[in-house]
Amino acid sequence: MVLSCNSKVKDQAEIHHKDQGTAPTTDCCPLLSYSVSYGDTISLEAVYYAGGEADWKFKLRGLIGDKIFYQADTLTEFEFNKTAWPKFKRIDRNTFQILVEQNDRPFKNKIIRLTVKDGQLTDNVIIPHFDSPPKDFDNDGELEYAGFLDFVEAFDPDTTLYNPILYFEDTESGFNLDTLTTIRMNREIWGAFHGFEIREDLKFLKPAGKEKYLNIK
Ligand SMILES: [Ca+2]
Repeated sequence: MVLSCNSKVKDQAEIHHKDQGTAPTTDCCPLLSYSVSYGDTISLEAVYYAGGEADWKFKLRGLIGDKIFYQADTLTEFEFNKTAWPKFKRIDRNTFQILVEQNDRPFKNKIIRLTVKDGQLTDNVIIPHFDSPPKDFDNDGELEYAGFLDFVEAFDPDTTLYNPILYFEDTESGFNLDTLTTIRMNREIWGAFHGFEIREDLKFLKPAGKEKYLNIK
């Protein structure tokens, strides 16, 4: 991780250090804490470097009260941007989901979907980040969120690997993959459905009109 400290932070650190009357330190990037709450007891906590990139948080922990239900490894970075997709979803009295945005640079950002039941993490899945607003793609009266997991290698000017667009729905039972719509839409896009994952072994001409399938304006 490459960090730079701006001079303002450095000055503050030096002033602080003078006040303390202690020896100078090369560590000019103190860690600051960040937290977000959902309801009375559920929270996410993370840290970031003062003078670093404030949008990138790490050491993420999920808590109910002071009990930890999820702890990311220390290298995984997260962002807390304003999003169209729900970040917290109450499913029933004892079950909820949290969707947190992972900064996966140089790859595409991801969403980590955590499902917690009776205080225990029961599911931890990486799903696509949704860059576009949701839309009722299949005309069933419900909105779908469309996204693809990552960018894939392109060949020549017009050839690409199979990279399915996945459609998720915000349902009563959770923020879930809409398998039927995903299969149908990818048949339209690619000519046939070749699964829910990127396929390194399948090359196609770049599909036309992909923006329409992602709701990119
Ligand atoms: Ca729909």
